[in-house]
Amino acid sequence: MTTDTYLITGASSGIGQACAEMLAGPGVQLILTARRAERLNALKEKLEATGARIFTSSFDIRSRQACEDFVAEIPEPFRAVRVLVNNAGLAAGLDPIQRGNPDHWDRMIDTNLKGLLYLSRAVVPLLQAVEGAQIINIGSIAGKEVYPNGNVYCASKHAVDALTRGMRMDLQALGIRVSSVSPGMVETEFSLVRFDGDANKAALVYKGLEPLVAEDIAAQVKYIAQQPYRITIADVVIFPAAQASSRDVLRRNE
Ligand code: NDP
Ligand code: 8X3
Repeated sequence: MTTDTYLITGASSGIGQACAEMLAGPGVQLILTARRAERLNALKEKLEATGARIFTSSFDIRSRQACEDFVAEIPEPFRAVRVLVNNAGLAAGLDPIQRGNPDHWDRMIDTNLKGLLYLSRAVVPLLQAVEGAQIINIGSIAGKEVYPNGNVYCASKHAVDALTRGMRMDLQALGIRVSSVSPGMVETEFSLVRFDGDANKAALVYKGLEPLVAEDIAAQVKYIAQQPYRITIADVVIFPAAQASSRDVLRRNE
């Protein structure tokens, strides 16, 4: 049986975890990363039951050294990474720029932008050695449009959008295809993180509408990853039916 190896960042919850669950099965190897080791360990145990082989590593993607050490320490049987899913990311706060918290800005820029860069740079030599290699960046509709108070989060996701296009150009000659998935509202821990654990505020984001679920995004990632090698899906923009743009959201009165 041939083996296909995926490296998914931010696999301890939401979209990253759903990607791992949807891809797991016989002949599949998954390298799963995030900071919360206990969550990754529980997921490893669950997914090994599908026949998949799992390697987990918990580290903070904001640390360049940690990214480099992690890649250096990927065990030999897992090093033939074919697909890197750059998913780890977050929004912190939802404030007008004049009242924005610079610590929030640092977290978003360091995670969404610099973390993605550090990890991609370190993984490219592994991808380069594998036929049909791919990078799939999880962008956002916030990388296409800006909404009030979304300022720095939107800027970080616009940067991901630019990097997706730039990486596609630069890595083409190395045989690495680069894609993105750009979702609208997906109910995960995203809003809980954005509002520092305030569950009431997080629930209001999705009130009166049916948001996407993490599995909807994982299905797009799987679709992109399993295309014939002659195909590059450049970008998939995906909304819940109740959303037409960042600012056009249809809510039922409740
Ligand atoms: P979750 O909060 O559920 O998941 C975020 C993941 O990122 C977690 O596994 C978290 O793991 C990981 N992560 C965050 N910070 C770090 C860090 N410093 N180092 C390592 N891992 C980190 O949110 P989602 O699943 O929704 O988010 C996944 C991606 O999807 C993000 O890039 C987000 O911007 C994007 N997105 C989300 C949308 C939504 O509406 N939910 C819409 C569009 C895009 P841990 O905390 O254990 O480190
Ligand atoms: C997350 C989706 O609602 O902030 O990227 O545009 S949103």
